[in-house]
Amino acid sequence: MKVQEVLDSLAIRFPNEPEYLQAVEEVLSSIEDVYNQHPEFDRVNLIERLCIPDRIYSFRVNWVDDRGKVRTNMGYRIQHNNAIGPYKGGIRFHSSVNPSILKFLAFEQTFKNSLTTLPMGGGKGGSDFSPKGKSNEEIMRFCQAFVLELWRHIGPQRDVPAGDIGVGGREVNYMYGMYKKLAQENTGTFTGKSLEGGGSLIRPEATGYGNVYFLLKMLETRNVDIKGKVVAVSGSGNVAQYTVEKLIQLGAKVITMSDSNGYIYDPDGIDREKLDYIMELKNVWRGRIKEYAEKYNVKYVEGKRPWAEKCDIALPSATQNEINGKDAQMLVDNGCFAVSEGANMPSTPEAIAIFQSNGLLYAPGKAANAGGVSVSGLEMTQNSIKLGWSKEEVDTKLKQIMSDIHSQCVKYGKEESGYVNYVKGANIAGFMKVAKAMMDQGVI
Ligand code: NDP
Ligand code: 2IT
Repeated sequence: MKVQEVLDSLAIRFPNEPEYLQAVEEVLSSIEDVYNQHPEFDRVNLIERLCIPDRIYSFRVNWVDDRGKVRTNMGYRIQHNNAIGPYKGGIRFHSSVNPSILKFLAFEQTFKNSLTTLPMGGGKGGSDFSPKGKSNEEIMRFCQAFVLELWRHIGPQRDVPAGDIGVGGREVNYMYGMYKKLAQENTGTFTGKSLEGGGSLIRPEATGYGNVYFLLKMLETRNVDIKGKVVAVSGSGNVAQYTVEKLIQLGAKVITMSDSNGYIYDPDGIDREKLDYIMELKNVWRGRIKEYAEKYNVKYVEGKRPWAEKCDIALPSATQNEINGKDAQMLVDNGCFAVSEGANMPSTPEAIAIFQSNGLLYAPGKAANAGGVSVSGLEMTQNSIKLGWSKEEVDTKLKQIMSDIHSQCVKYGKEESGYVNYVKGANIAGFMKVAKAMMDQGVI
């Protein structure tokens, strides 16, 4: 396999899919050497079979808004690879959703899920529907209309969706409610459900907590204590909120959070009480982060991301490509020594190169944010055995999984100099398991 040839061919076939091509390039560059040590992989064209999704469903979604007007959106589900388990991955509702974004996410999810040590394949879905400004009833009708089309393609052994940007517990519950009515079964199928409706304890916290657990493992390799460290977090949704919660518990000082309009800078640090305010602001009132600055009288920077602020650690937790080369250089110049990705692909290739060439501890999303889908896997197990585990039990399992992922990254990513290239480690470890399963299962 020659990476450039594969990329050129994909770029000709999918010219309008920059995010997808970006994600593929990162993985292929890491695995090239290992892949080429296995001529049997190339004989069965494993690489193209792994880069191109098994199938893509796209459909129209009609729904009725509060004024009685019929609205139309696109819906998608990408079933990327199911060599090691049922397709598994979130649903994103955001105006920017398109096939390129969902294909990059489904591709990444395949390797992430492989790293979790649990039996889950990779998938992703979503819609260009924007939940912003919609009433609760509009959200419910949209979720129901979306599932009316999607339900026939999913199931507990087939494809298990969950949340992502714009899809939290409320949306998952509405989708699952409609799904079980149509499928006439009650076997789980969605993860991230409410506790009462079959969800798992710690699932809401899992991505953020998991990212911090992964960060702790990285810090341990350099004997650095998290206590008192200054942390810049982006986003203020599910992942960001529970990242900050765990950081506060551990005595770190979080100075920023953001949304798509701008960021707040709180030099005293966001404490428990202020985080409670953010959770209510974002999850109940569905307001803007700017209101935090007004309430606590701190700086608000409109239209910018928080990377110009001086910090020890940066945890991007909003969206893809939110740290570019310039941002990365600012972080490095200001003394930042660790970056761990809560979001999927938040750093551009230029940013990653800057982090790595400056020797930062840098963890890619597919390793660092795998805690969310891991606890989704644990939710599937609990649904199967029809039992619910305690908070402590799930949290202990989550910690163990993040530690195992860290070990896999070190095993495959440690360079001669001693520097751990977590990108390489995560990509090779994730790839090898899927590749072996695909080889065993023949050309299908
Ligand atoms: P939420 O919808 O709960 O929150 C998203 C946050 O990011 C909001 O603050 C939102 O601001 C901000 N944001 C979204 N899009 C943009 C944008 N284009 N530019 C700037 N800010 C933006 O989503 P999650 O917290 O669940 O997801 C955040 C990231 O984490 C995503 O990359 C997701 O793929 C990833 N992830 C999520 C997991 C999960 O379990 N939920 C698991 C693993 C990864 P605003 O409110 O203004 O839109
Ligand atoms: O990107 C992700 O890993 C998620 N959005 C969570 C997927 C899941 O199935 O829990």
